[in-house]
Amino acid sequence: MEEYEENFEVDGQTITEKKTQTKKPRLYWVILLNDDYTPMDFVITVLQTIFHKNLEEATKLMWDVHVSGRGLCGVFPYSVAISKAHHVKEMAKKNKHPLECILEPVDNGEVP
Ligand code: TYC
Repeated sequence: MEEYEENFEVDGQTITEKKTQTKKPRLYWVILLNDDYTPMDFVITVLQTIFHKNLEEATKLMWDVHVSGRGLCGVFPYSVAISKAHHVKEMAKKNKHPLECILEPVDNGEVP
């Protein structure tokens, strides 16, 4: 909870009200990185399984990452973002692929 004060003018008098507000959770981009070894089909499966993309979206995003080096999988509060990134790395490790996924804090609305 965050505390702040709000001032009002009533009949020429300043009234100060103390307010409390739940802080908005900070959001994080989950970004998938390209590498030369992870099979394309595996990346598509990861995107479908962990980020709930349909086949078309997953295929397009996989190609975007393959061509540009990185791609945005989604925007989530920290606990969700970190758990998705862990899940990606866990799936990759199990299958012996070097696939990497990183988090970046959203701070100005600009898409990475
Ligand atoms: N570049 C990989 C290949 O040619 C495919 C790939 C795409 C790997 C996206 C990682 O995040 C990735 N097999």
